Amino acid sequence: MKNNVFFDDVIKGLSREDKAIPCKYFYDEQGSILFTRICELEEYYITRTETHMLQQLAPQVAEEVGEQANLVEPGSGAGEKIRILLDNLNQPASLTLVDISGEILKQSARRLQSEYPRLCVQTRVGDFTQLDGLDLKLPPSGANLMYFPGSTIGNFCPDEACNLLSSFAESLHAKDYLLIGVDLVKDSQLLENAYDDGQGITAAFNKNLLRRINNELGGNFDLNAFEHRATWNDQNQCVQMHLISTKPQTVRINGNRFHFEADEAIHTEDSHKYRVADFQQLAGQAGWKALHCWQDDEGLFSVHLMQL
Ligand code: AVJ
Repeated sequence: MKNNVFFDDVIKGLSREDKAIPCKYFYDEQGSILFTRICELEEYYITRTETHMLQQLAPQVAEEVGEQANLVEPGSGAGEKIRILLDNLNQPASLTLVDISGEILKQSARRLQSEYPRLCVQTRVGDFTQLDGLDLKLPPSGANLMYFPGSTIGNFCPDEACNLLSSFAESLHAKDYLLIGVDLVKDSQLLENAYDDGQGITAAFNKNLLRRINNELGGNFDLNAFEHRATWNDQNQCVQMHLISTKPQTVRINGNRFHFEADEAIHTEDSHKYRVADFQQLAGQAGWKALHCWQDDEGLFSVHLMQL
């Protein structure tokens, strides 16, 4: 399959000794629907905790950032998460949405523009790990706020996370801001439950990768012959998701054959968790100064306001 990055990444990932597929491929249409359902789960505390926190802390962000801010959201998706800021900051002047999916981007920009007519809504199609190539055309210094909620930063290992935060800094100016949601280290059982819910939604989300490979890349994965697993890795401070082959089997993807032993795993996602001070140190290495850090009453989640 020519010019198909998904295909190349899957073949490369499954050819490794430790089989792995990058987690960014979870989010096709079906995967995005399943992720929305994950966000509503009792076990998955992240979304509701962060949403509640953002509603409470928005006035403090507004005070710090001032009027007429320019908002930038890398990986904006359906464009729902930004509403908390649009509704709570004083008259933001502009909003730049960045997403890999041009179609979703167009739809969400159109919807937000019609609901917030005084806001100048802009879009850039592209990968937010390559913001430098996107020419954001932001106004100078001090009025730009980069918004990166949901602990998406957790999908990057600490080194990559630091690089990503540096690249955010590169595309902004001195005195600009970052508002970022970061999930906290906590009881491992609570964490594992959040990534292996009772209704099996997260399992379906994980297996959706195999369904996608079957549909888009001509794979023949038997979805019933793989099991979802989520485990806390204490050494790396992350929840790891795997798909486990329940038996010895060979899977074909467009002429390529991949053998699985019984219990052999495909690593599909890492979700890193931080302590506040550790995250501040990491962001500091990328040039960000900590202004405020908020936590919910139960100490589940953190939101950081940082400045260049
Ligand atoms: C979108 C990366 C924040 O790691 O919590 C949810 C993705 N994976 N359940 C997370 C996810 C399984 C989620 N992030």
